[in-house]
Amino acid sequence: MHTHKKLNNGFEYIEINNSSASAKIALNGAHIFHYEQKGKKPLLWLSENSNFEHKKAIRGGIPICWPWFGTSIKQTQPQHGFARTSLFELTNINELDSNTTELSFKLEDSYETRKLWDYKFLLEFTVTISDKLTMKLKTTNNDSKEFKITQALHSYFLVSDISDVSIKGLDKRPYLDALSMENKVQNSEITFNEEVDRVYQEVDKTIIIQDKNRFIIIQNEGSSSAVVWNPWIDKCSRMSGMKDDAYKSFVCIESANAFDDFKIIKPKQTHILKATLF
Ligand code: TA6
Repeated sequence: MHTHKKLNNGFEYIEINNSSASAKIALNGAHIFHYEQKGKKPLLWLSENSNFEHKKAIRGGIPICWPWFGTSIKQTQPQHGFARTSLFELTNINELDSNTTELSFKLEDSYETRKLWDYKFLLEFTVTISDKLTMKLKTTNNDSKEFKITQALHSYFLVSDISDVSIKGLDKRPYLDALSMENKVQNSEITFNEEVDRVYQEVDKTIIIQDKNRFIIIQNEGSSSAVVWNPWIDKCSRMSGMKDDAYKSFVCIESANAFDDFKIIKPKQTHILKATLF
């Protein structure tokens, strides 16, 4: 079952409820901002201070960072690209069975997008809501020249207390420490007692978030990089749309094609980034 909802300010989202799970997905950014398997606590963190306005990024859930991750070459351009603040078109909703709902969204180039990034493209986002949350982000080059993208499904995961969290599956992987811009190698599980902002490469295994009384599985395809981020105290206090203590309640594990894992897409070619979370 699904319902099309609209706030007083015109902000639109789809609410999904089936036998396996419930979810909420905004048309703004095709942004999943709630996902909860039946009988379990929400999988995703959502800021109590988030915007719910068109052309503004929701703080939390799963922002789509595309067609670049991080800052663009031109500093004047929006951080993490323009997809997360663009209005997607809902192209299909399919109740595959009582446990499974599939939604499809698309974004195509426009005068506005070409001012920021002068290429013709089709971006298709397919979300499957069941006892797992599956996302497929498909880029098609509709231009006459090749283009380069970096991207991330910037997932904010709800945790009991960041101090009790450890991340498994990235041991021995090289990473760029975005705080010092140094290249390092992970030599154990990742734990948190300060700001962590890292882009891991050669990622080829399932990533596991071990929280105090649950674990969360992240499986990626079409990606060999992953971003791990928690702002900790100081950066959290400077972040828009976040309460000062928000850092305690989330960790970002982002399914990405970031930095060295960029993708060059030739005319009429495609690339699919897929992530399965549960
Ligand atoms: O993915 C980690 C990161 O690049 C951090 O450096 C931090 O900037 C975070 O994304 C949030 O970025 P945003 O543009 O959503 O405030």
